[in-house]
Amino acid sequence: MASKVLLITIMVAAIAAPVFAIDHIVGDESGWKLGVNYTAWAEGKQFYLGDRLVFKYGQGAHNVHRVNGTTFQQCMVPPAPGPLTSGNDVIPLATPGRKWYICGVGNHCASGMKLVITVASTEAPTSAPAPAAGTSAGNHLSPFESSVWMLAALAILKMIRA
Ligand SMILES: *[C@@H]1O[C@H](CO)[C@@H](O)[C@H](O)[C@H]1NC(C)=O
Ligand SMILES: *[C@@H]1O[C@H](CO)[C@@H](O)[C@H](O)[C@H]1NC(C)=O
Ligand SMILES: [Cu+2]
Repeated sequence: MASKVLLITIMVAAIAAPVFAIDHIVGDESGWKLGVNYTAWAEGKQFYLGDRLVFKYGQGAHNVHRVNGTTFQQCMVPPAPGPLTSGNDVIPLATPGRKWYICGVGNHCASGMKLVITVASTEAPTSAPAPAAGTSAGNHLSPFESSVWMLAALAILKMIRA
């Protein structure tokens, strides 16, 4: 009995674990464009392994280059690889440490279209902290994911009572 409950708990945890990864929409409602302070946007946010950055912009108006600290400072567009250009660029945060992104169009980078973040060396904690008031942090649970959790909890309760 006890081992059955344990097994189910482990299974549920394994299935549900990825839901804590967050998609960070860069710039929130503003997206990736001129006139947004991305230093301010990143301030106070936690970026965990397994989270994703999503750059949203009008295709052709901007792009996203992944650069290093030096080229970030200088707003230098690297010769290779080419930029992301889809207008809905999703970048998984797969390794810890500092990550730098710039827009390579015109002088947009020098005008502020540059973002530096630090990715934590762990995945998001399972009890994610509530988003700070007044900020639009990424959604941790979609309605679907929440209902998966509810069903899992009910299943465990049933097992325990059986
Ligand atoms: C952007 O925000 C940061 C942090 O809030 C601030 O230090 C910086 O001066 C701002 N930059 C501009 C150009 O307003
Ligand atoms: C940063 O990127 C540039 C352009 O790709 C490259 O020439 C330079 O060696 C890199 N610097 C470091 C510290 O990796
Ligand atoms: Cu741009």
